[in-house]
Amino acid sequence: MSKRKLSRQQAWRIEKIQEERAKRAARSDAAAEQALTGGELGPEREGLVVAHYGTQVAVESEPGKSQRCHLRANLQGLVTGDRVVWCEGDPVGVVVAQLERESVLSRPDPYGKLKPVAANIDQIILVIAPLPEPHANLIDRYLVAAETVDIEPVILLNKIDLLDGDRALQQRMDELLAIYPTLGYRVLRTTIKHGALEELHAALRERVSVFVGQSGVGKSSLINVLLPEADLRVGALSESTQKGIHTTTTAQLFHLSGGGSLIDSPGIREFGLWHMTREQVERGFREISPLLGSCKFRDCQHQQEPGCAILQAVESGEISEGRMESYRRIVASLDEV
Ligand SMILES: Nc1nc2c(ncn2[C@@H]2O[C@H](COP(=O)(O)OP(=O)(O)OP(=O)(O)O)[C@@H](O)[C@H]2O)c(=O)[nH]1
Ligand SMILES: [Mg+2]
Ligand SMILES: [Zn+2]
Repeated sequence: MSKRKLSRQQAWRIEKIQEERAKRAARSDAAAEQALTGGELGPEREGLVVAHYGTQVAVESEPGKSQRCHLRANLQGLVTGDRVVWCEGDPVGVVVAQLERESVLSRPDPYGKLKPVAANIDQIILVIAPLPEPHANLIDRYLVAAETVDIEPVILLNKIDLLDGDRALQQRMDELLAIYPTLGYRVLRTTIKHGALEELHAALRERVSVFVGQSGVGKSSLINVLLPEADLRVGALSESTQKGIHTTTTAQLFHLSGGGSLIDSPGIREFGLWHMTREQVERGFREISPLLGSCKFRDCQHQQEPGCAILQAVESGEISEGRMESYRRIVASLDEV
């Protein structure tokens, strides 16, 4: 379980929510069974889950044409991007089976339980902004998660219009991002206020990408510029906290005119990696990973052990102090430690 301790009231509330969810899932399951035995359905065919609504999903048979579907109880774990076998119905269809996933991006919910976010993606676009300011280690946490599932990450700094005329903020952002291109990660800069999004368009072409990141960084706003017909809801930052207000509540997939598709996802509060092991985190740091196994001691924790290959690399400047500090912080946050 996660390090987070729940108060009794929180625990009670979660239990209630789960009971309610289970009830709704049972109802959806019953509706699915009824539709399947009622014989009012179209033939079985393949489709793509383009959105998830509680206990139902929207399934698309051809681009732009989708229908809501009931889910059987064993398919409640479906997410946007999943490929399925389904039958059209009137007015609601039924998903019959889930096809194999090529990839899945998961994240822990606020209570430490791992939840899939999107499936069959080949690119994760981590969107950050000068405001709301990125949480400490947020970028590295996402990069570790992306490396672990072997999906290419791209870092996207949005709202660069806010940097105009603010040298200090500009410098802070430049310092935050400087390391990543040297590690081979792509960094894009965008704004919805002016100019085109050509570089972003090009990065998205012919790929299945998902926008992830904190609430309020402008994920849905960017999609509205890329695809005006998407017409997604966007929400101003809270005036008191200057943070996002969690406007997007469900992951939704859109097809891009130049080929490829893009999934919008709900913003996060915090990106915990509590569920990971120290070995996974080590391998998730591109510059640490090749040195693993070169330390003098097999169980080296890279703290202050003699003959530590990683500390030597920090010393020589091959690994940046900042990334090493980030590694330490993430390891310290793991459940197993
Ligand atoms: N100045 C500026 N504001 C932006 C830009 N992009 C988005 N915003 C504003 O940022 C706020 C949040 O935008 P959203 O698109 O709702 O953010 P989101 O990342 O989808 O947030 P969640 O759905 O909560 O995860 C809105 O008030 C947008 O108008 C930008 O490039 N520059
Ligand atoms: Mg949004
Ligand atoms: Zn070591």
